[in-house]
Amino acid sequence: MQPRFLAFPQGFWWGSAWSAEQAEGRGNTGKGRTQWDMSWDRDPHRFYHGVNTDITTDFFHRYRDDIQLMKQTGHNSFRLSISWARLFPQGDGEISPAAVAFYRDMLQEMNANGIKPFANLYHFDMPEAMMLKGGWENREVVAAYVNFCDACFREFGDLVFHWFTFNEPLGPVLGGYMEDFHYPNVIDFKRGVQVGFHTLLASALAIKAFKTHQLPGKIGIILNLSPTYPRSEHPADVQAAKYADLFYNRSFLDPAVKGTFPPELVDTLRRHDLMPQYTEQDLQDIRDNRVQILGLNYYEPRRVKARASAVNPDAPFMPDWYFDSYVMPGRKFNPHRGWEIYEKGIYDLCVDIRDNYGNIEAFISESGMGVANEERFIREGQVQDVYRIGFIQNHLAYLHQAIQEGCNIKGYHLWTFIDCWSWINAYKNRYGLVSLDLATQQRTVKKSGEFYKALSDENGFYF
Ligand code: BGP
Repeated sequence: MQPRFLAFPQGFWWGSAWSAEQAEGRGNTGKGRTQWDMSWDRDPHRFYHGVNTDITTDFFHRYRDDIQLMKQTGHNSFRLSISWARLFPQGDGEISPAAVAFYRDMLQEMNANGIKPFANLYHFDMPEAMMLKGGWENREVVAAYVNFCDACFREFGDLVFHWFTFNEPLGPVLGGYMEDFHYPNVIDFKRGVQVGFHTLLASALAIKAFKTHQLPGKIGIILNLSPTYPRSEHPADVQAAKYADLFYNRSFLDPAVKGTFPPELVDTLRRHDLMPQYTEQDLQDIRDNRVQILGLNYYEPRRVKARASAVNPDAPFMPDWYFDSYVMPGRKFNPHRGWEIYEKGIYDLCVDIRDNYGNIEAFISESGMGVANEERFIREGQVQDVYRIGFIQNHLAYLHQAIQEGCNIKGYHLWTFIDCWSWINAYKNRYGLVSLDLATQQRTVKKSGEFYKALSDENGFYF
C-alpha cells in the first residue's frame, strides 16, 4: 500500500514531558527535601545503581541550552512540574524568592523560544515536612498544597496558560499504599482511599483558587488511564473488567470531569468499610470545580479475567479481590519495562473520553517507551532508536484516526525529552528523544529526536 500523509490539526501541540524531581536536580535555591530523599535515606538499595535525585538531568543549571534542544527536536510545547519543595522548602510558610526567580526565568526563556510551558503542580513529590504530617492522608496537607498552587498562579500566571493540578493521582495510592514503590510504602488500601479522596479534593480546591485569579489560561488534571479489556466475553470476565476499570480509571476520571463518583464504586467501598472521611462541603467543592482540560497518559492496556481463586476473607481488602490480571498470548511487549505495547488502546481511550466524558478538550500527556542499554544502538555517535520512531508512528496513526472521528485531542507529548530519572529505576530505562551521558551530562539528539523535528515541522508524517 502507498504510504499516505497523516496530517494533524493546525496548531497541534508537539512536545514532551518530565517532572521536577526527575530532571531538575537539587540546584542552589535551598530546595527542601522530598519523599524521595526520605526513601533514599531509608532504602538506598532500592534505587537502581544507587542513583538518587540529587543531580538527575541537571535541568536546573542547563535549562537555557536545553530549551535550544527542545527547539531542535520540534517542541512547540513542553510539560514540566513546579516543585512544591523548591517553592516552599517546608511545604508551607515562607516562599523562596530564589525558587520564584528560577522558575520565572526558565518559563520566560521557554516562551521567548516559542515553546508553550505546560505546568503541572504535583508529580509524586511531597515535601518531607508534609510527609511527616502524614502526606495526603492528612487534610492539613491539602490546605498547604492549595496555598502552594495559589502562589504559583500568582507568581507565574502571566507565563503559563496550561495548568495541571496533578500528574497521575492514582500513583501515590498505588505506589504508597498498595504496591510498595512510593513512600510511605505501606500496604493498606483504606488509607489509600483516603489519599485518593484528598488528592481529588485538593485538585478541586486548586481549581477553585485558580478561578479567583481570573487568569487567561486553563486548568486540568493528568490521569494515567488504561483501557481495560476482559479476557473473553464470558460475563464473569466482563464483570471483572468492569471492576478493574472502576478502581483504576473511573475512580479519578468521573470526579475530575463530571464532579461525581461512580455509584458502583461508592457501593463497593461502603460494602468493604473503606469509605474515606469527608464533608458535604468537600463533595460540593468537587462538583463545582471540574477540570477544563484533561491530560491522558497512556502506556499500556489493562487485561483482566475473573478471579481464579477464592479470596481470603481475613486478608485486608485490595481491588484485585474482584479480578486477576491476564497476559494475552502473543501480545507485543516491552521487556525492559514489562509493559504491553498495544497501540489501538490510545484510540479506544480517546473514543471513551469523546463518548462518555463530553468530548472534553484533551491531549496525550505521556506516551513512551523505556529501553535499557541504549548504547547498544549507537552508530556514529547517535542512538539509532528506530524502535522508538516506530512506537511513536504506530500510536500516532491511531491517534490520527481518533481525531478524524471527532475526538477533541489537541496534542501529543512524548515521555520524555532528554533521558531522565525514573522512580527507583533511575537511569535504567531510557525514554528520551535526546540521550544523556550520566558521567558528563552531555546531551546528544537521538534518531527519534530528528524524526520528531520533521514530524512537528510538517505537522504529520507518511505512514
Ligand atoms: C509515568 C510517570 C512518569 C514516568 C513514566 C515512565 O507513570 O508519570 O513520571 O516516570 O511513567 O515510567 P517509569 O519511569 O516508571 O519507567
